[in-house]
Amino acid sequence: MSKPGDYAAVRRDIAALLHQPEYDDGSAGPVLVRLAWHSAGTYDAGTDTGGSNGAGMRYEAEGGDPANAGLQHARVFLEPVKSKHSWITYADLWTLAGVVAIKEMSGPEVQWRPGRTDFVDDSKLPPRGRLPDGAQGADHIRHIFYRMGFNDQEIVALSGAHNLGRCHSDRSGFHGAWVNNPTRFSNTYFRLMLSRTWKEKKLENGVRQFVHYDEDADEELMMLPTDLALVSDPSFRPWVELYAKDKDRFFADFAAVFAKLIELGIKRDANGRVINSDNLKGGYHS
Ligand code: CCH
Repeated sequence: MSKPGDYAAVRRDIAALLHQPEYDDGSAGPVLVRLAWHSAGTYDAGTDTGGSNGAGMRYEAEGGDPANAGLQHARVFLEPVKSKHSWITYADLWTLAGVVAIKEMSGPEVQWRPGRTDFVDDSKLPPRGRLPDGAQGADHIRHIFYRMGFNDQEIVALSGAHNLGRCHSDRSGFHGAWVNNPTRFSNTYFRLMLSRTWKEKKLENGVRQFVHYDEDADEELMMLPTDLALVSDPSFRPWVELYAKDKDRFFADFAAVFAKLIELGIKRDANGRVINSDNLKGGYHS
């Protein structure tokens, strides 16, 4: 148990659990980044519903969304940290874990502020279907991310998270990693997207993705249809080209947009303190 509010202690314990030799590429980092993103990426600016407040993925309605398949691994990795620092909310822990994982995997420092609540406000619950579908194209990506309040530049910067981790046949149905060193944050994803020839491949389960055999890694790398839509779309593409050339610019833009992502739907007063809905009727605590 640490002193309530000792986020430095929580950060240290998250960093210490990233090394997982038996799991995937040896790191819990990528799946923690995905947990943070999916916890926040349900936000709808129009109705001010969804977002990381409430940590709704603990419950079947959101946790059981097929788009969230596999994220139970991330939540299980974090459980010892939650037990040790029981004062932290799940909503804060999941977003902070993504931020710590990005930094520990050589990525940028993302601004993170505490104050999210685990209170589930029934009137803010997101319906399923708010997260993107990798089988689709540019129109779909815009529909999903404009709803959260992001522009084309921010969409491309955020997508750079696919430098990390991999697709799992038993989770999304897609298979493989985007880059050959998927536990180190970089702009390789953008460089490969532009410089390699991507061939469509139909997997045994019927899912279509794009692949390139990488000789250095001696493995087949992949891109989702949504990834390659960033190259073919005339308004996304200049950002892909910029980020492929300028790693520092990518890191700065990614840090800014990830910080914005994990603040979606969080209301703060002039001092940065969260104004939450704990006092509203109709919700429930865990
Ligand atoms: Fe993603 N992502 N993502 N993604 N994603 C997947 C895995 C990761 C889409 C689809 C998929 C973002 C945007 C999109 C990560 C971070 C981000 C997978 C494989 C699919 C499919 C899941 C599996 O099988 O385990 C689509 C579509 C979009 C947008 O159109 C954004 C934004 C972020 C973060 C900023 C990370 C990290 C992973 C790797 C997870 C792992 O377990 O290794």
